[in-house]
Amino acid sequence: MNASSDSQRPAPAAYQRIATEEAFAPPEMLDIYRKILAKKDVDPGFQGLMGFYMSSPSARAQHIMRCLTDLDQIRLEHMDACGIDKQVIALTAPGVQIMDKDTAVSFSQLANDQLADAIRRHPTRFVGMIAVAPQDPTAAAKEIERGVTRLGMNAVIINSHTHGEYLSDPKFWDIFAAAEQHNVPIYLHPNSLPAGMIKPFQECGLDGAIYGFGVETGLHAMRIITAGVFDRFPKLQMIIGHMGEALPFWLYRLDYMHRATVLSQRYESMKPIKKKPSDYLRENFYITNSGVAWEPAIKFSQSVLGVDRVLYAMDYPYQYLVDEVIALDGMDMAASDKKRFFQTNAEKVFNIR
Ligand code: 1DF
Ligand code: MN
Repeated sequence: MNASSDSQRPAPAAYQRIATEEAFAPPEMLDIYRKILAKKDVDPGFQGLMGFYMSSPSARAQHIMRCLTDLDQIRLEHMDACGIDKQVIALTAPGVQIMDKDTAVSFSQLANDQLADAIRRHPTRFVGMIAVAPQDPTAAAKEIERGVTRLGMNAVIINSHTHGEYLSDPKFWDIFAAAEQHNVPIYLHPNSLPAGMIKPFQECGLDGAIYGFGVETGLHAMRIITAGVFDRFPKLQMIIGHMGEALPFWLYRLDYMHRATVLSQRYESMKPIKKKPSDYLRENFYITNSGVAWEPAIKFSQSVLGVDRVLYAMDYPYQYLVDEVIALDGMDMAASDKKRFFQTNAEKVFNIR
């Protein structure tokens, strides 16, 4: 998982490399997590994820914890070793979404202030996403406004479900209104699986980033689309990682079965929407290749979503490998499209100047 010392550095490129799903964790957040983990009846997904990383003596966990809490020298050295010009940084999952409402609201502000300070120290290297507490949609909308207008942040991070609830529920839609109004995308990042879903995944070790994350975050994106969020907020842009959580591969079936289900009035909860699911995925979503340094998947996604909709992410520090950057530099792809992938699509969606 480390950029190993016997690997080469990536060669200078005709584009900047902007990595767009990169994580940090303030030590104060880990203190809050420790208290949550010490309670009875801890959420099994949170226990399995942060309970693991915060206590495991494994090299992977130790490396990740050390990198997560740094926003200066370690991170910049690692970026330089991999040729990463800029990181778009977000509070690591589950962020504040595992906390109680009041703690989540106040801690999101503290985390955003810390990230904004780091961006002021390294303004050419870091771009920030605003952490919000969906537990209090009104406060979240206010924090989006503060993050954009006062902290100079460029996106909103939401780590999928919040205590098993999904943003398809209109009670959360003030968050979408604020993001649309302030012209910032929402990065819908994975969370550990909710208690109602985790058992058959966790009992065989498939609940995490290997598979469960993608299933649950893809489900969340589909719930948002089919609930009609983009008919209500047509300018809203969302970003999903891990090759669009596999949704590009599903487009045909999603469209066919969505139409068949709506026309047969099978579910009260699945009402008609203005466009096909694939239209919203092409017009209201960007995807990143976080965790998937794989040319065939990237090219397939470019071909079905458009070359302007697919962008680069590393997923530092969870997946930190210089060899992946070198492999992506070497993709057999038009130079103009490679620059879109690594640089200009990110500049556009995150409004990076
Ligand atoms: C893991 C992967 C953890 C990703 C993450 O945040 C994360 C992991 C806690 O491997 O446990 O963001 N990821 O996005 O793939
Ligand atoms: Mn991630």
